[in-house]
Amino acid sequence: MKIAIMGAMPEEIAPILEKLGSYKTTEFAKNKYYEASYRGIELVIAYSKIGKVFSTLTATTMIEHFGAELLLFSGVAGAVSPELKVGDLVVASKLSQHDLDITAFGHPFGYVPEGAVYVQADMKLIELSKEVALEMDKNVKEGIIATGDQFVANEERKNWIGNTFNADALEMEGGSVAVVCDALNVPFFILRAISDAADMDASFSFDEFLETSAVESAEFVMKMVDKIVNKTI
Ligand code: 4EZ
Repeated sequence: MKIAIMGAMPEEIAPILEKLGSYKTTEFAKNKYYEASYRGIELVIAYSKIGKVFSTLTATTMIEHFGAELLLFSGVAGAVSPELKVGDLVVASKLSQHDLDITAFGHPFGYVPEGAVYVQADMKLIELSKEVALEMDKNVKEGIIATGDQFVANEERKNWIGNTFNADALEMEGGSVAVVCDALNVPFFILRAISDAADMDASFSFDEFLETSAVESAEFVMKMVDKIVNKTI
């Protein structure tokens, strides 16, 4: 069993590498991949760099080059739902691309022919996350994540994304990772901890809470790995 754990930024995977202690570093396609064995399973860990293109490259590489059979994403996000506060965890039920727009041809936002507005995450992993949440006594919201190549720091844009995609949180990689995993038949799980409210204060809030929120997300994802290990032995 080989599990991929990915983030977009160094801060998002640092707590995971720290927990593992030792790992092997391999360079591939202008990025670094960290391989380790953990409780009898294999892990491949990487941060992609920010955005849909880099995250597509990394997810594909982890699956096609490193042979990952399951992918877990850990990182931070901007809140869309007013229920979500800094530090809260969101599990993606499904994901969309909020900046994909061929509406000039009568198609809905986020849709291209032979694609879909939403990609569904793996139900079994979502169920597993509910067990982890109970055990950790954490409140985790299952919701829709909207992805685009923009750091949203604008109430109007945020509300548009919320209304158009029924999104609860937004970020810049989940939707593309979802497309890759869905196409390659690899079960995936996208977890995000809130770092900001995607409003005019977003950049300040992001800078202040990136590290602490990234740790929240990483700790939860490692508990997911533990659960998966326990179920496979
Ligand atoms: C992208 N990530 C942010 C990267 C920001 C600055 C150097 C998550 C995220 C986010 N994305 C947190 N808050 C966000 C927001 N308001 N809009 C978009 O995945 C890099």
